[in-house]
Amino acid sequence: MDKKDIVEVLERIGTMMEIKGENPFKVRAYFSGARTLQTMEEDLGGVIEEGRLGDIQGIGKALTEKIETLHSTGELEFYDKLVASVPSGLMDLLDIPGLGGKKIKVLHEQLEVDSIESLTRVCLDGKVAQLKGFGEKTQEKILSGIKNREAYAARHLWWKAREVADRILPGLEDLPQVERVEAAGSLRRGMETVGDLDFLVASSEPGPIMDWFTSMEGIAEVTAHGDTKSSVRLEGGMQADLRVVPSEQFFFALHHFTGSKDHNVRMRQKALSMGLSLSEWGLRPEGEKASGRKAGPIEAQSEQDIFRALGLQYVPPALREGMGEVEAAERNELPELLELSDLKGCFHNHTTASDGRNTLEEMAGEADRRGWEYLGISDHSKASFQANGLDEERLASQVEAIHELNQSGRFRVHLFAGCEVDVLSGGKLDFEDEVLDTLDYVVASVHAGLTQDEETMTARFIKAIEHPKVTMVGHLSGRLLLRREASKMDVNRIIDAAVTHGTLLELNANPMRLDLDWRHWKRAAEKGMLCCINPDAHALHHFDYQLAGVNTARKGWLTADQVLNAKPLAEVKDFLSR
Ligand code: DGT
Ligand code: CA
Ligand code: CA
Ligand code: ZN
Repeated sequence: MDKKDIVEVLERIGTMMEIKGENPFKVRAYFSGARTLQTMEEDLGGVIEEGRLGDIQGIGKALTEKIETLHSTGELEFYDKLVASVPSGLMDLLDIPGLGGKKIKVLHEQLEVDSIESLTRVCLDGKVAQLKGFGEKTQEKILSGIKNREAYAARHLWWKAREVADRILPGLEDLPQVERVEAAGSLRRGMETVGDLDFLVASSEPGPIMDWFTSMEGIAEVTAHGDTKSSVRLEGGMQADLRVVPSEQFFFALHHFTGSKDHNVRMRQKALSMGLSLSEWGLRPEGEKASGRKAGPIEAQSEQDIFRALGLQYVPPALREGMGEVEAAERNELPELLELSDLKGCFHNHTTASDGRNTLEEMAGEADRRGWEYLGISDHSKASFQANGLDEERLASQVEAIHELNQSGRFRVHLFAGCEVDVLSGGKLDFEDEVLDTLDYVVASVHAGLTQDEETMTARFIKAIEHPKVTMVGHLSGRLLLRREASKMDVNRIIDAAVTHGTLLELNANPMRLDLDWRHWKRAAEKGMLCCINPDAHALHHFDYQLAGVNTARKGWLTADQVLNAKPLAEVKDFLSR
Protein backbone atom coordinates (compact mmCIF):
# COMPACT_ATOMS: atom_id res chain seq x y z
CA MET A 1 0.00 0.00 0.00
CA ASP A 2 1.40 3.43 -0.82
CA LYS A 3 1.72 6.39 1.48
CA LYS A 4 -1.41 8.18 0.30
CA ASP A 5 -3.62 5.17 1.03
CA ILE A 6 -2.00 4.60 4.42
CA VAL A 7 -2.68 8.22 5.35
CA GLU A 8 -6.32 7.63 4.47
CA VAL A 9 -6.54 4.46 6.57
CA LEU A 10 -5.02 6.25 9.59
CA GLU A 11 -7.51 9.08 9.23
CA ARG A 12 -10.41 6.64 9.02
CA ILE A 13 -9.15 4.83 12.09
CA GLY A 14 -9.05 8.14 13.97
CA THR A 15 -12.58 9.00 12.87
CA MET A 16 -14.00 5.59 13.73
CA MET A 17 -12.36 5.69 17.17
CA GLU A 18 -13.86 9.13 17.67
CA ILE A 19 -17.30 7.81 16.75
CA LYS A 20 -16.83 5.01 19.26
CA GLY A 21 -15.82 7.51 21.92
CA GLU A 22 -12.33 6.16 22.56
CA ASN A 23 -9.60 7.95 24.44
CA PRO A 24 -9.04 11.36 22.78
CA PHE A 25 -5.25 11.04 23.13
CA LYS A 26 -5.25 7.80 21.18
CA VAL A 27 -7.55 9.35 18.57
CA ARG A 28 -5.25 12.32 18.19
CA ALA A 29 -2.26 10.03 17.73
CA TYR A 30 -3.82 8.66 14.54
CA PHE A 31 -4.71 12.05 13.10
CA SER A 32 -1.32 13.54 13.85
CA GLY A 33 0.41 10.39 12.59
CA ALA A 34 -1.52 10.72 9.34
CA ARG A 35 -0.46 14.34 9.00
CA THR A 36 3.17 13.57 9.78
CA LEU A 37 3.20 10.85 7.18
CA GLN A 38 1.53 13.06 4.61
CA THR A 39 4.13 15.82 4.91
CA MET A 40 7.10 13.47 5.20
CA GLU A 41 9.59 14.28 2.45
CA GLU A 42 11.55 11.04 2.50
CA ASP A 43 10.47 7.91 0.71
CA LEU A 44 8.36 5.82 3.11
CA GLY A 45 9.71 2.49 1.84
CA GLY A 46 13.28 3.60 2.46
CA VAL A 47 12.55 4.87 5.96
CA ILE A 48 10.87 1.57 6.89
CA GLU A 49 13.71 -0.46 5.42
CA GLU A 50 16.25 1.43 7.51
CA GLY A 51 14.08 0.90 10.59
CA ARG A 52 13.77 4.64 11.19
CA LEU A 53 9.98 5.05 11.09
CA GLY A 54 9.64 4.94 14.89
CA ASP A 55 12.26 7.70 15.26
CA ILE A 56 10.08 10.22 13.49
CA GLN A 57 8.41 12.63 15.84
CA GLY A 58 4.65 12.09 15.97
CA ILE A 59 4.83 8.39 15.06
CA GLY A 60 4.80 6.20 18.16
CA LYS A 61 5.36 2.48 18.58
CA ALA A 62 1.75 1.39 17.97
CA LEU A 63 1.55 3.47 14.83
CA THR A 64 4.91 2.29 13.53
CA GLU A 65 3.80 -1.33 13.56
CA LYS A 66 0.51 -0.56 11.86
CA ILE A 67 2.10 1.57 9.16
CA GLU A 68 4.71 -1.11 8.48
CA THR A 69 2.04 -3.81 8.23
CA LEU A 70 -0.08 -1.71 5.87
CA HIS A 71 2.95 -0.87 3.77
CA SER A 72 4.06 -4.46 3.34
CA THR A 73 0.73 -6.33 3.25
CA GLY A 74 -1.89 -3.71 2.38
CA GLU A 75 -4.04 -5.05 5.20
CA LEU A 76 -4.55 -4.50 8.91
CA GLU A 77 -6.65 -6.67 11.18
CA PHE A 78 -7.13 -3.86 13.69
CA TYR A 79 -8.64 -1.71 10.94
CA ASP A 80 -10.89 -4.46 9.60
CA LYS A 81 -12.28 -5.13 13.08
CA LEU A 82 -12.92 -1.45 13.61
CA VAL A 83 -14.74 -1.17 10.27
CA ALA A 84 -16.92 -4.14 11.23
CA SER A 85 -17.83 -2.54 14.55
CA VAL A 86 -19.05 0.80 13.18
CA PRO A 87 -22.38 0.84 11.27
CA SER A 88 -21.50 1.60 7.64
CA GLY A 89 -24.26 4.20 7.42
CA LEU A 90 -22.39 6.26 10.00
CA MET A 91 -19.34 6.51 7.78
CA ASP A 92 -21.55 7.91 4.98
CA LEU A 93 -22.27 10.85 7.26
CA LEU A 94 -18.65 11.96 6.87
CA ASP A 95 -19.54 13.17 3.35
CA ILE A 96 -21.63 15.92 4.88
CA PRO A 97 -19.63 19.10 5.47
CA GLY A 98 -19.33 19.98 9.14
CA LEU A 99 -19.80 16.43 10.44
CA GLY A 100 -16.78 14.70 11.96
CA GLY A 101 -16.35 11.81 14.35
CA LYS A 102 -17.36 13.76 17.46
CA LYS A 103 -20.63 15.10 16.12
CA ILE A 104 -21.52 11.78 14.54
CA LYS A 105 -21.03 10.08 17.91
CA VAL A 106 -23.49 12.50 19.57
CA LEU A 107 -26.05 12.04 16.79
CA HIS A 108 -25.73 8.28 17.03
CA GLU A 109 -25.96 8.09 20.82
CA GLN A 110 -28.63 10.66 21.48
CA LEU A 111 -30.86 10.43 18.41
CA GLU A 112 -30.07 6.91 17.19
CA VAL A 113 -28.90 8.23 13.84
CA ASP A 114 -27.28 5.47 11.78
CA SER A 115 -27.69 6.62 8.18
CA ILE A 116 -28.29 9.65 5.97
CA GLU A 117 -32.01 8.81 5.97
CA SER A 118 -32.37 8.79 9.75
CA LEU A 119 -30.30 11.97 9.99
CA THR A 120 -32.63 13.70 7.53
CA ARG A 121 -35.61 12.67 9.62
CA VAL A 122 -34.28 14.01 12.95
CA CYS A 123 -33.20 17.25 11.24
CA LEU A 124 -36.68 17.76 9.76
CA ASP A 125 -38.18 17.08 13.21
CA GLY A 126 -35.97 19.83 14.62
CA LYS A 127 -34.30 17.47 17.08
CA VAL A 128 -30.75 18.17 15.97
CA ALA A 129 -31.09 21.88 16.72
CA GLN A 130 -31.82 21.01 20.37
CA LEU A 131 -28.65 18.99 20.88
CA LYS A 132 -25.90 20.60 22.89
CA GLY A 133 -23.27 22.02 20.53
CA PHE A 134 -25.49 21.91 17.43
CA GLY A 135 -28.23 24.61 17.17
CA GLU A 136 -30.52 25.82 14.37
CA LYS A 137 -27.70 26.90 12.08
CA THR A 138 -25.91 23.57 12.23
CA GLN A 139 -29.16 21.74 11.57
CA GLU A 140 -29.82 23.85 8.49
CA LYS A 141 -26.27 23.32 7.29
CA ILE A 142 -26.63 19.56 7.67
CA LEU A 143 -29.89 19.55 5.70
CA SER A 144 -28.42 21.54 2.83
CA GLY A 145 -25.37 19.28 2.92
CA ILE A 146 -27.62 16.25 2.47
CA LYS A 147 -29.44 17.92 -0.42
CA ASN A 148 -26.17 18.80 -2.14
CA ARG A 149 -24.89 15.27 -1.67
CA GLU A 150 -27.82 13.86 -3.62
CA ALA A 151 -27.41 16.36 -6.43
CA TYR A 152 -23.66 15.79 -6.52
CA ALA A 153 -23.86 12.00 -6.58
CA ALA A 154 -25.44 12.14 -10.03
CA ARG A 155 -22.43 13.86 -11.63
CA HIS A 156 -18.68 13.32 -11.90
CA LEU A 157 -15.64 15.51 -12.33
CA TRP A 158 -14.60 15.92 -15.97
CA TRP A 159 -11.13 14.68 -15.03
CA LYS A 160 -12.53 11.44 -13.56
CA ALA A 161 -14.94 10.93 -16.45
CA ARG A 162 -12.11 11.34 -18.93
CA GLU A 163 -10.02 8.72 -17.12
CA VAL A 164 -12.90 6.26 -17.32
CA ALA A 165 -13.57 7.05 -20.98
CA ASP A 166 -9.88 6.66 -21.79
CA ARG A 167 -9.99 3.14 -20.39
CA ILE A 168 -13.04 2.15 -22.46
CA LEU A 169 -12.15 3.81 -25.79
CA PRO A 170 -9.14 1.61 -26.66
CA GLY A 171 -11.26 -1.50 -26.11
CA LEU A 172 -13.84 -0.24 -28.58
CA GLU A 173 -11.18 0.84 -31.07
CA ASP A 174 -9.71 -2.65 -31.03
CA LEU A 175 -12.94 -4.37 -32.06
CA PRO A 176 -12.71 -5.38 -35.73
CA GLN A 177 -16.32 -4.30 -36.42
CA VAL A 178 -15.66 -0.74 -35.25
CA GLU A 179 -14.93 1.75 -38.05
CA ARG A 180 -14.85 4.90 -35.93
CA VAL A 181 -15.40 5.71 -32.28
CA GLU A 182 -15.67 8.92 -30.30
CA ALA A 183 -16.82 9.96 -26.83
CA ALA A 184 -19.45 12.66 -27.29
CA GLY A 185 -21.67 14.55 -24.81
CA SER A 186 -20.53 16.87 -22.05
CA LEU A 187 -17.19 15.06 -21.82
CA ARG A 188 -16.31 16.12 -25.37
CA ARG A 189 -17.47 19.65 -24.68
CA GLY A 190 -15.15 19.76 -21.67
CA MET A 191 -17.84 20.54 -19.11
CA GLU A 192 -16.46 20.79 -15.57
CA THR A 193 -18.75 17.93 -14.50
CA VAL A 194 -20.21 15.11 -16.54
CA GLY A 195 -23.53 13.32 -16.02
CA ASP A 196 -22.94 10.25 -18.16
CA LEU A 197 -20.57 9.11 -20.88
CA ASP A 198 -21.88 8.96 -24.46
CA PHE A 199 -19.91 6.69 -26.78
CA LEU A 200 -20.63 6.71 -30.46
CA VAL A 201 -19.43 4.08 -32.91
CA ALA A 202 -19.67 3.75 -36.70
CA SER A 203 -20.22 0.15 -37.78
CA SER A 204 -22.38 -1.99 -40.03
CA GLU A 205 -22.25 -4.86 -37.56
CA PRO A 206 -23.38 -3.61 -34.13
CA GLY A 207 -24.11 -6.99 -32.48
CA PRO A 208 -20.63 -7.95 -31.27
CA ILE A 209 -19.96 -4.35 -30.23
CA MET A 210 -23.05 -4.35 -27.99
CA ASP A 211 -21.97 -7.68 -26.53
CA TRP A 212 -18.47 -6.44 -25.75
CA PHE A 213 -19.74 -3.20 -24.20
CA THR A 214 -22.24 -4.91 -21.91
CA SER A 215 -19.73 -7.48 -20.69
CA MET A 216 -16.56 -5.41 -20.34
CA GLU A 217 -14.66 -5.22 -17.09
CA GLY A 218 -15.80 -2.83 -14.37
CA ILE A 219 -19.55 -2.96 -14.98
CA ALA A 220 -21.90 -2.89 -11.99
CA GLU A 221 -25.14 -3.24 -13.94
CA VAL A 222 -26.36 -3.43 -17.54
CA THR A 223 -29.36 -1.10 -17.68
CA ALA A 224 -30.14 -1.60 -21.38
CA HIS A 225 -28.92 -3.99 -24.06
CA GLY A 226 -30.41 -3.23 -27.46
CA ASP A 227 -29.49 -3.80 -31.11
CA THR A 228 -27.82 -0.43 -31.59
CA LYS A 229 -27.98 1.17 -28.16
CA SER A 230 -26.86 -0.05 -24.74
CA SER A 231 -26.41 1.52 -21.34
CA VAL A 232 -24.38 0.39 -18.37
CA ARG A 233 -23.64 1.57 -14.87
CA LEU A 234 -19.98 1.24 -14.02
CA GLU A 235 -18.46 0.44 -10.65
CA GLY A 236 -18.13 3.77 -8.91
CA GLY A 237 -21.57 4.84 -10.15
CA MET A 238 -20.84 6.39 -13.54
CA GLN A 239 -23.29 5.60 -16.35
CA ALA A 240 -22.28 5.10 -19.97
CA ASP A 241 -24.35 4.95 -23.17
CA LEU A 242 -23.16 3.41 -26.40
CA ARG A 243 -24.80 4.00 -29.77
CA VAL A 244 -23.82 2.36 -33.01
CA VAL A 245 -24.75 4.06 -36.31
CA PRO A 246 -23.95 3.37 -39.98
CA SER A 247 -20.82 5.21 -41.05
CA GLU A 248 -22.65 7.66 -43.34
CA GLN A 249 -24.56 8.93 -40.28
CA PHE A 250 -21.57 9.06 -37.98
CA PHE A 251 -20.74 12.78 -38.08
CA PHE A 252 -24.38 13.83 -37.86
CA ALA A 253 -24.82 11.61 -34.83
CA LEU A 254 -21.52 12.82 -33.37
CA HIS A 255 -22.64 16.40 -33.71
CA HIS A 256 -26.07 15.62 -32.24
CA PHE A 257 -24.82 13.64 -29.26
CA THR A 258 -22.06 16.09 -28.51
CA GLY A 259 -24.77 18.67 -27.85
CA SER A 260 -25.41 20.75 -25.99
CA LYS A 261 -29.16 20.73 -26.37
CA ASP A 262 -29.18 24.52 -26.63
CA HIS A 263 -26.55 24.42 -29.35
CA ASN A 264 -28.50 21.75 -31.25
CA VAL A 265 -31.66 23.84 -31.12
CA ARG A 266 -29.83 26.82 -32.63
CA MET A 267 -28.28 24.63 -35.32
CA ARG A 268 -31.64 23.18 -36.31
CA GLN A 269 -33.12 26.69 -36.52
CA LYS A 270 -30.25 27.71 -38.74
CA ALA A 271 -30.83 24.69 -40.99
CA LEU A 272 -34.56 25.43 -41.19
CA SER A 273 -33.84 29.01 -42.21
CA MET A 274 -32.08 27.51 -45.25
CA GLY A 275 -34.89 25.07 -46.00
CA LEU A 276 -32.92 22.17 -44.53
CA SER A 277 -33.66 19.74 -41.76
CA LEU A 278 -30.81 18.70 -39.43
CA SER A 279 -31.00 15.68 -37.15
CA GLU A 280 -28.84 12.91 -35.73
CA TRP A 281 -29.49 10.99 -38.98
CA GLY A 282 -28.47 13.62 -41.48
CA LEU A 283 -29.06 16.92 -43.20
CA ARG A 284 -31.62 16.97 -46.01
CA PRO A 285 -33.99 19.33 -47.75
CA GLU A 286 -36.94 20.00 -45.49
CA GLY A 287 -40.05 17.93 -46.18
CA GLU A 288 -38.11 15.63 -48.49
CA LYS A 289 -39.48 12.51 -46.89
CA ALA A 290 -43.07 13.71 -46.75
CA SER A 291 -43.19 14.85 -50.38
CA GLY A 292 -41.01 12.06 -51.68
CA ARG A 293 -38.95 14.55 -53.68
CA LYS A 294 -35.48 13.32 -54.51
CA ALA A 295 -33.16 16.19 -53.72
CA GLY A 296 -30.93 13.75 -51.84
CA PRO A 297 -29.29 14.10 -48.48
CA ILE A 298 -26.11 16.06 -47.88
CA GLU A 299 -23.05 13.97 -47.08
CA ALA A 300 -20.58 14.65 -44.27
CA GLN A 301 -17.10 13.15 -44.02
CA SER A 302 -16.43 15.25 -40.94
CA GLU A 303 -18.22 17.63 -38.60
CA GLN A 304 -16.61 20.46 -40.56
CA ASP A 305 -18.75 19.42 -43.56
CA ILE A 306 -21.94 19.90 -41.54
CA PHE A 307 -21.03 23.42 -40.45
CA ARG A 308 -19.87 24.25 -44.00
CA ALA A 309 -23.18 23.06 -45.47
CA LEU A 310 -24.94 25.50 -43.18
CA GLY A 311 -22.64 28.36 -44.16
CA LEU A 312 -20.99 28.35 -40.73
CA GLN A 313 -17.46 28.51 -39.47
CA TYR A 314 -16.50 25.29 -37.63
CA VAL A 315 -17.55 25.50 -33.97
CA PRO A 316 -15.21 23.52 -31.66
CA PRO A 317 -17.03 21.31 -29.11
CA ALA A 318 -15.90 23.52 -26.23
CA LEU A 319 -18.02 26.39 -27.55
CA ARG A 320 -21.21 24.44 -28.22
CA GLU A 321 -23.17 25.74 -25.26
CA GLY A 322 -25.76 27.90 -27.00
CA MET A 323 -24.04 31.07 -25.86
CA GLY A 324 -23.90 32.90 -29.17
CA GLU A 325 -21.49 30.55 -30.94
CA VAL A 326 -23.78 29.88 -33.94
CA GLU A 327 -24.35 33.60 -34.47
CA ALA A 328 -20.60 34.27 -34.21
CA ALA A 329 -19.91 31.44 -36.64
CA GLU A 330 -22.36 33.02 -39.11
CA ARG A 331 -20.37 36.23 -38.97
CA ASN A 332 -17.06 34.36 -39.16
CA GLU A 333 -16.14 35.83 -35.79
CA LEU A 334 -15.26 32.78 -33.70
CA PRO A 335 -12.01 33.26 -31.79
CA GLU A 336 -8.91 31.16 -32.38
CA LEU A 337 -8.98 29.37 -29.07
CA LEU A 338 -6.07 28.89 -26.69
CA GLU A 339 -4.22 25.54 -26.96
CA LEU A 340 -2.33 23.65 -24.28
CA SER A 341 0.88 24.09 -26.26
CA ASP A 342 0.50 27.89 -25.98
CA LEU A 343 1.31 27.82 -22.26
CA LYS A 344 4.87 28.74 -21.35
CA GLY A 345 4.75 28.46 -17.56
CA CYS A 346 2.49 29.03 -14.56
CA PHE A 347 2.41 30.86 -11.26
CA HIS A 348 0.45 29.13 -8.51
CA ASN A 349 2.55 26.21 -7.26
CA HIS A 350 3.56 24.80 -3.88
CA THR A 351 6.68 23.06 -2.64
CA THR A 352 7.59 21.12 0.50
CA ALA A 353 8.21 24.51 2.15
CA SER A 354 4.43 24.60 2.77
CA ASP A 355 2.07 21.75 1.81
CA GLY A 356 3.51 20.60 -1.52
CA ARG A 357 4.99 17.14 -1.95
CA ASN A 358 8.03 18.09 -4.02
CA THR A 359 11.02 20.33 -3.41
CA LEU A 360 11.81 23.54 -5.23
CA GLU A 361 14.51 21.74 -7.25
CA GLU A 362 12.16 18.89 -8.19
CA MET A 363 9.53 21.37 -9.36
CA ALA A 364 12.10 23.26 -11.43
CA GLY A 365 13.34 20.00 -12.96
CA GLU A 366 9.82 19.03 -13.94
CA ALA A 367 9.20 22.46 -15.49
CA ASP A 368 12.37 21.93 -17.54
CA ARG A 369 11.16 18.53 -18.62
CA ARG A 370 7.95 20.13 -19.86
CA GLY A 371 9.89 22.78 -21.74
CA TRP A 372 8.43 25.72 -19.83
CA GLU A 373 10.17 29.09 -19.91
CA TYR A 374 9.23 30.11 -16.38
CA LEU A 375 7.75 28.76 -13.16
CA GLY A 376 6.29 30.73 -10.28
CA ILE A 377 6.59 29.36 -6.76
CA SER A 378 3.86 30.51 -4.39
CA ASP A 379 3.79 28.65 -1.11
CA HIS A 380 1.19 29.45 1.51
CA SER A 381 1.54 32.36 3.95
CA LYS A 382 1.52 32.01 7.72
CA ALA A 383 -2.25 32.36 8.29
CA SER A 384 -2.68 29.05 6.44
CA PHE A 385 -1.11 27.21 9.37
CA GLN A 386 -2.98 24.00 8.48
CA ALA A 387 -1.02 24.05 5.21
CA ASN A 388 2.28 24.78 6.97
CA GLY A 389 2.26 28.38 5.67
CA LEU A 390 5.57 30.29 5.62
CA ASP A 391 6.39 33.06 8.06
CA GLU A 392 8.50 36.08 7.05
CA GLU A 393 11.76 34.35 7.82
CA ARG A 394 11.08 31.11 5.93
CA LEU A 395 9.74 33.10 2.99
CA ALA A 396 12.91 35.19 2.91
CA SER A 397 15.10 32.11 2.78
CA GLN A 398 12.98 30.63 0.00
CA VAL A 399 13.26 33.84 -2.01
CA GLU A 400 17.01 33.67 -1.56
CA ALA A 401 17.10 30.02 -2.64
CA ILE A 402 15.14 30.92 -5.77
CA HIS A 403 17.51 33.75 -6.67
CA GLU A 404 20.49 31.44 -6.17
CA LEU A 405 18.95 28.74 -8.36
CA ASN A 406 18.29 31.27 -11.12
CA GLN A 407 21.91 32.46 -10.96
CA SER A 408 23.35 28.95 -10.80
CA GLY A 409 22.07 28.07 -14.26
CA ARG A 410 21.21 24.56 -13.05
CA PHE A 411 17.82 24.76 -14.71
CA ARG A 412 16.76 26.24 -17.99
CA VAL A 413 13.47 27.44 -16.52
CA HIS A 414 13.37 30.88 -14.94
CA LEU A 415 11.92 30.80 -11.43
CA PHE A 416 9.74 33.60 -10.15
CA ALA A 417 9.61 34.10 -6.39
CA GLY A 418 6.03 34.56 -5.23
CA CYS A 419 3.67 33.66 -2.46
CA GLU A 420 0.05 32.63 -2.13
CA VAL A 421 -0.83 35.20 0.48
CA ASP A 422 -3.98 34.77 2.52
CA VAL A 423 -6.56 37.52 2.21
CA LEU A 424 -7.62 37.90 5.84
CA SER A 425 -11.23 38.40 6.75
CA GLY A 426 -11.27 42.21 6.35
CA GLY A 427 -9.36 42.13 3.07
CA LYS A 428 -5.95 42.81 4.63
CA LEU A 429 -3.07 40.67 3.39
CA ASP A 430 -1.20 38.22 5.59
CA PHE A 431 2.20 39.94 4.98
CA GLU A 432 3.29 43.55 5.38
CA ASP A 433 4.22 45.55 2.28
CA GLU A 434 7.98 45.37 3.01
CA VAL A 435 7.77 41.59 2.81
CA LEU A 436 5.64 41.60 -0.34
CA ASP A 437 8.11 44.02 -1.96
CA THR A 438 10.76 41.28 -1.94
CA LEU A 439 8.59 39.09 -4.24
CA ASP A 440 8.27 38.96 -8.01
CA TYR A 441 4.50 38.49 -7.77
CA VAL A 442 1.67 37.77 -5.34
CA VAL A 443 -1.30 35.41 -5.57
CA ALA A 444 -3.97 36.56 -3.11
CA SER A 445 -6.35 33.83 -1.94
CA VAL A 446 -9.09 33.31 0.60
CA HIS A 447 -8.76 30.11 2.62
CA ALA A 448 -10.78 30.91 5.74
CA GLY A 449 -14.10 32.62 6.36
CA LEU A 450 -15.57 31.42 3.08
CA THR A 451 -19.13 31.82 4.28
CA GLN A 452 -19.13 35.60 4.77
CA ASP A 453 -22.12 37.43 3.31
CA GLU A 454 -22.00 38.69 -0.27
CA GLU A 455 -21.26 42.33 0.50
CA THR A 456 -18.48 41.54 2.99
CA MET A 457 -16.85 39.00 0.70
CA THR A 458 -17.02 41.30 -2.33
CA ALA A 459 -15.45 44.16 -0.39
CA ARG A 460 -12.80 41.80 0.98
CA PHE A 461 -11.70 40.75 -2.52
CA ILE A 462 -11.85 44.28 -3.91
CA LYS A 463 -9.58 45.47 -1.11
CA ALA A 464 -7.05 42.78 -2.02
CA ILE A 465 -7.37 43.62 -5.73
CA GLU A 466 -6.63 47.28 -5.01
CA HIS A 467 -3.37 46.39 -3.26
CA PRO A 468 -0.55 47.37 -5.64
CA LYS A 469 1.52 44.23 -4.91
CA VAL A 470 -1.27 41.76 -5.70
CA THR A 471 -0.70 40.28 -9.16
CA MET A 472 -3.67 37.92 -9.23
CA VAL A 473 -6.45 36.47 -7.13
CA GLY A 474 -6.33 32.70 -6.58
CA HIS A 475 -9.39 30.40 -6.97
CA LEU A 476 -11.85 33.29 -6.56
CA SER A 477 -15.10 31.51 -5.76
CA GLY A 478 -13.62 28.92 -3.42
CA ARG A 479 -15.90 26.23 -4.85
CA LEU A 480 -14.95 22.57 -4.77
CA LEU A 481 -16.92 20.94 -7.57
CA LEU A 482 -19.48 18.41 -6.28
CA ARG A 483 -18.35 19.15 -2.71
CA ARG A 484 -18.55 22.77 -1.74
CA GLU A 485 -20.57 25.64 -3.17
CA ALA A 486 -18.94 28.87 -4.31
CA SER A 487 -18.71 31.65 -1.73
CA LYS A 488 -21.28 34.42 -2.17
CA MET A 489 -19.91 37.46 -3.97
CA ASP A 490 -20.65 39.93 -6.75
CA VAL A 491 -18.36 38.54 -9.44
CA ASN A 492 -19.13 41.35 -11.90
CA ARG A 493 -18.06 44.05 -9.45
CA ILE A 494 -14.91 42.07 -8.67
CA ILE A 495 -14.10 41.73 -12.36
CA ASP A 496 -14.60 45.47 -12.86
CA ALA A 497 -12.30 46.23 -9.93
CA ALA A 498 -9.68 43.83 -11.30
CA VAL A 499 -9.80 45.52 -14.72
CA THR A 500 -9.50 48.97 -13.15
CA HIS A 501 -6.46 48.00 -11.08
CA GLY A 502 -4.74 45.81 -13.64
CA THR A 503 -5.03 42.80 -11.35
CA LEU A 504 -5.60 39.34 -12.84
CA LEU A 505 -7.97 36.64 -11.81
CA GLU A 506 -6.55 33.16 -11.95
CA LEU A 507 -8.19 30.27 -13.70
CA ASN A 508 -7.32 27.55 -11.20
CA ALA A 509 -6.90 24.37 -13.24
CA ASN A 510 -7.32 21.89 -10.40
CA PRO A 511 -10.14 19.66 -11.76
CA MET A 512 -12.06 20.14 -8.50
CA ARG A 513 -11.94 23.92 -8.79
CA LEU A 514 -11.83 25.22 -12.40
CA ASP A 515 -12.29 28.57 -10.77
CA LEU A 516 -13.05 31.27 -12.04
CA ASP A 517 -15.89 29.48 -13.83
CA TRP A 518 -15.77 29.51 -17.66
CA ARG A 519 -19.14 31.28 -17.88
CA HIS A 520 -17.51 34.52 -16.71
CA TRP A 521 -14.41 34.58 -18.87
CA LYS A 522 -15.79 35.80 -22.20
CA ARG A 523 -17.19 38.94 -20.63
CA ALA A 524 -14.16 39.46 -18.38
CA ALA A 525 -11.76 39.20 -21.32
CA GLU A 526 -13.89 41.57 -23.40
CA LYS A 527 -13.47 44.11 -20.61
CA GLY A 528 -9.72 43.71 -20.96
CA MET A 529 -8.90 41.36 -18.13
CA LEU A 530 -5.97 38.99 -18.52
CA CYS A 531 -6.39 35.38 -17.42
CA CYS A 532 -3.70 33.26 -15.81
CA ILE A 533 -4.09 29.47 -15.86
CA ASN A 534 -2.51 27.80 -12.84
CA PRO A 535 -2.36 24.15 -11.78
CA ASP A 536 -2.14 24.99 -8.05
CA ALA A 537 0.38 22.13 -8.08
CA HIS A 538 1.09 20.35 -4.81
CA ALA A 539 3.02 17.59 -6.64
CA LEU A 540 4.78 17.18 -9.98
CA HIS A 541 1.94 15.36 -11.70
CA HIS A 542 -0.47 18.18 -10.85
CA PHE A 543 1.12 20.13 -13.70
CA ASP A 544 -1.05 17.86 -15.87
CA TYR A 545 -4.06 19.81 -14.58
CA GLN A 546 -3.17 22.56 -17.05
CA LEU A 547 -5.10 20.51 -19.62
CA ALA A 548 -8.31 20.93 -17.61
CA GLY A 549 -7.51 24.62 -17.22
CA VAL A 550 -7.05 25.08 -20.95
CA ASN A 551 -10.34 23.27 -21.62
CA THR A 552 -12.09 25.65 -19.27
CA ALA A 553 -10.41 28.66 -20.86
CA ARG A 554 -11.55 27.45 -24.27
CA LYS A 555 -15.11 27.21 -22.97
CA GLY A 556 -14.66 30.85 -21.94
CA TRP A 557 -13.73 31.75 -25.57
CA LEU A 558 -10.20 32.75 -24.52
CA THR A 559 -7.40 33.20 -27.03
CA ALA A 560 -3.66 32.97 -26.35
CA ASP A 561 -3.21 36.73 -26.20
CA GLN A 562 -5.76 36.97 -23.37
CA VAL A 563 -3.67 34.68 -21.13
CA LEU A 564 -0.62 35.91 -19.21
CA ASN A 565 1.14 32.56 -19.09
CA ALA A 566 0.88 32.13 -22.85
CA LYS A 567 3.30 35.05 -23.16
CA PRO A 568 7.05 34.60 -23.48
CA LEU A 569 9.37 35.16 -20.51
CA ALA A 570 10.53 38.63 -21.55
CA GLU A 571 6.94 39.91 -21.76
CA VAL A 572 6.01 38.31 -18.46
CA LYS A 573 9.04 39.88 -16.73
CA ASP A 574 8.04 43.19 -18.18
CA PHE A 575 4.47 42.74 -17.02
CA LEU A 576 5.48 41.82 -13.48
CA SER A 577 7.87 44.72 -13.11
CA ARG A 578 5.16 47.21 -14.00
P1 DGT B 1 -24.58 15.28 -19.11
O1 DGT B 1 -24.52 13.86 -19.52
O2 DGT B 1 -25.71 15.60 -18.24
O3 DGT B 1 -23.29 15.78 -18.56
O4 DGT B 1 -24.80 16.18 -20.43
P2 DGT B 1 -24.80 15.77 -21.97
O5 DGT B 1 -24.74 17.03 -22.73
O6 DGT B 1 -23.77 14.75 -22.24
O7 DGT B 1 -26.27 15.21 -22.16
P3 DGT B 1 -26.85 13.76 -22.47
O8 DGT B 1 -25.92 12.68 -22.10
O9 DGT B 1 -28.22 13.74 -21.89
O10 DGT B 1 -27.04 13.77 -24.05
C1 DGT B 1 -25.94 13.90 -24.93
C2 DGT B 1 -26.28 14.88 -26.01
O11 DGT B 1 -27.36 14.38 -26.81
C3 DGT B 1 -26.78 16.24 -25.54
O12 DGT B 1 -25.74 17.11 -25.22
C4 DGT B 1 -27.56 16.69 -26.73
C5 DGT B 1 -28.15 15.45 -27.28
N1 DGT B 1 -29.52 15.29 -26.79
C6 DGT B 1 -29.94 14.39 -25.89
N2 DGT B 1 -31.26 14.53 -25.66
C7 DGT B 1 -31.66 15.56 -26.44
C8 DGT B 1 -32.91 16.21 -26.65
O13 DGT B 1 -33.94 15.87 -26.08
N3 DGT B 1 -32.93 17.24 -27.54
C9 DGT B 1 -31.80 17.66 -28.19
N4 DGT B 1 -31.86 18.69 -29.03
N5 DGT B 1 -30.63 17.07 -28.02
C10 DGT B 1 -30.55 16.04 -27.15
CA1 CA C 1 -23.67 12.68 -21.25
CA1 CA D 1 -26.32 10.19 -22.19
ZN1 ZN E 1 -2.58 27.13 -3.52
